[in-house]
Amino acid sequence: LGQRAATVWLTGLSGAGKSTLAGALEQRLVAAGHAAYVLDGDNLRHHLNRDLGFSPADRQENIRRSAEVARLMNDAGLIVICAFISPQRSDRALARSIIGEANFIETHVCTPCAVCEARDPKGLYQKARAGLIPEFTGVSAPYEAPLAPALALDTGSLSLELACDRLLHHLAPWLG
Ligand code: GGZ
Repeated sequence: LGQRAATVWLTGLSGAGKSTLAGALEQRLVAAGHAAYVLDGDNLRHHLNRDLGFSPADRQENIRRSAEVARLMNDAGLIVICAFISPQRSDRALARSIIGEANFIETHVCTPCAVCEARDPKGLYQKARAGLIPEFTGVSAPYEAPLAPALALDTGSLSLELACDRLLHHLAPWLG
């Protein structure tokens, strides 16, 4: 295929559009003949990471394990698309060091909090505002925006197709 391994690391708030974007990018890569796979925080938390909650230490462990899995998949030649809130800069730096600087494409899905909260696809913001979910990112837990992401995509103002185009354009050097 002539592809080099890469991990597209999508970071952003709940409801920012990370999973949707990850799925769409995976589809387009696979349709073009590339081997790609999505690792999604919400999914991994049901299995590999089901012992973890949302304290800063548990989020760090969630990111560490998931980055190790991404690295293994990169070693196997896959393009990996990671969708994790990953709100802590230090945790994203850890992921970068595990995966390797040259393969790590940090992408801020920078949809504003107000837009994410208005979407509230799972009703989590409403629950968090009511005090039913402690340490909810953007409401009662911090989100540290990347200072120098490779890409920043606001799904409140970009269509899914356009956001995907931007990612594919950025990935071009890896795709051969
Ligand atoms: C943030 C939470 C929380 C709290 C449950 N804070 O948008 P979702 O619902 O479907 O996906 C989110 C998911 C976050 O998992 P991550 O592994 O991406 O988080 S992190 O990178 O911070 O470790 C959200 C849901 O879990 N969820 N409680 N308190 N998101």
